[in-house]
Amino acid sequence: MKFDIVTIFPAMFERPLAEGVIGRAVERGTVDLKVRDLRDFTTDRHRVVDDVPYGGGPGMVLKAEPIFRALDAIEAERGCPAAVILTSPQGIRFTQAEAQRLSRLPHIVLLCGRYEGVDERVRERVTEELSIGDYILSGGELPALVIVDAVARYVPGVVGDERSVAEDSFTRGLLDFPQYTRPAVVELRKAGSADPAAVDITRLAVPDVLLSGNHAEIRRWRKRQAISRTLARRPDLLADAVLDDEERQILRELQDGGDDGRD
Ligand code: 9WO
Repeated sequence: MKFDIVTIFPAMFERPLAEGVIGRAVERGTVDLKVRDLRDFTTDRHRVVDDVPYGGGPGMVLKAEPIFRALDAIEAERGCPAAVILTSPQGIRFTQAEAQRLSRLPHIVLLCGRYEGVDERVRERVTEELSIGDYILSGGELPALVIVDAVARYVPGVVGDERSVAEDSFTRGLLDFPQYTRPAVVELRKAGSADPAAVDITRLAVPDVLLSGNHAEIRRWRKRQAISRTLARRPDLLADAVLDDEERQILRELQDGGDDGRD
């Protein structure tokens, strides 16, 4: 899959896209990703990418023409992209379903906004405007990184173990069950609240069921945990969750029991 990212801060992409599963996919060429410096597509001596807003007001606006030239260069070099995405607070919400859909496209361009906004005429060449959440950032670079990461995970061969992608919590529509690793007991030291010299030690054990070797019981415990957590923290997710018979039964039990779902 091909990605092109257009930004005035190309260095913001270097390390994040060189680490972990995405880094390895970029190294191998499974993900063919190019970061383009918007200033390379200016024509003036000072490489100016922004200007004052027509009508007045504070701050600066990203100019349209360097962005148009960057898109023309990408198209000439790599062909017509399937999507040109502008990351912006005015966009529609980027979700897991959206990540899955975009991962089936062969070539995506991401435009990163900066300053107080982007010249409205840029939208003539934008196919989708995406927001990763309701907050204002200094620019669209971090959202672009979020989108590349979430989309690339769905590209075949990027995540080594396909099961991790198929079973991740959002694909199934439930939150994750709790995870533990060795040792079976860890000691938590807390300074005594009254006497600073007193130290009380709590032994935190792994739930017995996970050490039992009873795989049917472990599976059931994990389902119950995932469902009760979702019920307690993100009940909105249950509307679209894909549950099997056993999971539907567990959900009914938890709802009837008036359980607060904390564990
Ligand atoms: C800045 C500003 C200042 C005064 C009055 C209104 C204003 N709006 C903005 C603004 O929206 N700035 C954006 C900063 C311009 C485009 C790049 N920026 C950005 C992208 N901030 N947040 C995002 C973003 C993108 C995707 N998902 C979440 C946030």
